[in-house]
Amino acid sequence: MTETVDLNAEVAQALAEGRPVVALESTIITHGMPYPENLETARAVEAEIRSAGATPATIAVLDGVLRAGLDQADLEALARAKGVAKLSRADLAVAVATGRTGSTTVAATMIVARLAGIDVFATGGIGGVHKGAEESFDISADLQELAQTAVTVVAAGAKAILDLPKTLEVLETLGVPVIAVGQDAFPAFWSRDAGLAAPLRLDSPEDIAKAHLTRRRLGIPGGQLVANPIPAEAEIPAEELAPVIAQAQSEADARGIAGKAVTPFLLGRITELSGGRTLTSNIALVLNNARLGAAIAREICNREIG
Ligand code: PSU
Ligand code: MN
Repeated sequence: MTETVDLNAEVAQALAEGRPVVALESTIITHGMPYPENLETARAVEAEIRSAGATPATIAVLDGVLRAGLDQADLEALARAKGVAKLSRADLAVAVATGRTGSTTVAATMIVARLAGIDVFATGGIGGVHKGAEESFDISADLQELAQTAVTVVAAGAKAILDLPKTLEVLETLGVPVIAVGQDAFPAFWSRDAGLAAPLRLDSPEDIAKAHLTRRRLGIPGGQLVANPIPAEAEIPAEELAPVIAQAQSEADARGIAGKAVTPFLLGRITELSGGRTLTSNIALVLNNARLGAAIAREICNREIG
């Protein structure tokens, strides 16, 4: 199983000993945040997972090798690099076959985590159904991946750059459990409540771990989306961000931005237009998700042994 994924020593040892591991994506580093905050956040997230009793496994493709667990030099090189390829499900095999380097999206990170035997993955936000998808057909491959790959993904819901009601509808169609943590509302990334009900609610890492293992036991393919609300002190009210998001979206439309470029363009413009305020919130919620991811991974390990 681990022949296809190159694990660093720390991750290999943790997996061999049945200790908790939390996967992390690298597109958030290369396309989700600017340098140097991307590198500082990547390091802080890894530290958070360690202090919560688990081992971090940042995933990327380096020179055609699927990697889980990056050393400091690899992490820094990715964070500083410009024009890194953004790899989703469609791109992974081509990147490996041709010896390329790229960062992994939520979808690709789930695939590599599964290959490595990692059950839990923590990030910021997932991709989803874009506004205007009825014209553009722009629906992230992340949603299909959640339907087929057995990894529990901890995110702060999805950004309001997306059409959130349509995103929830597609997840329902695909049979993906969308589980809000500790509240009934579906959290919308920068805000705790998007005014939409979450389909499911669980209040503890134990219950989330049990649901993960039960899904496996029942032979239901796919993962779970754990929607963890941003800490209240880091929240930005949805109505304050609405004009910023609308401006970024109309710029994207005017420039004819399409395909893989849409999400990175919107994320970058929103950071600029908000004067960096959204970035501060983004960092807080990723750390919060890392802590919860570690707790879920610990609970899964306890139950797998016991
Ligand atoms: N949403 C965020 N931050 C991110 C991303 C999404 O709030 O960094 C990244 C993730 O890697 C996600 C990808 O998997 O963008 C989705 O891209 P697309 O919409 O092209 O599928
Ligand atoms: Mn897309």
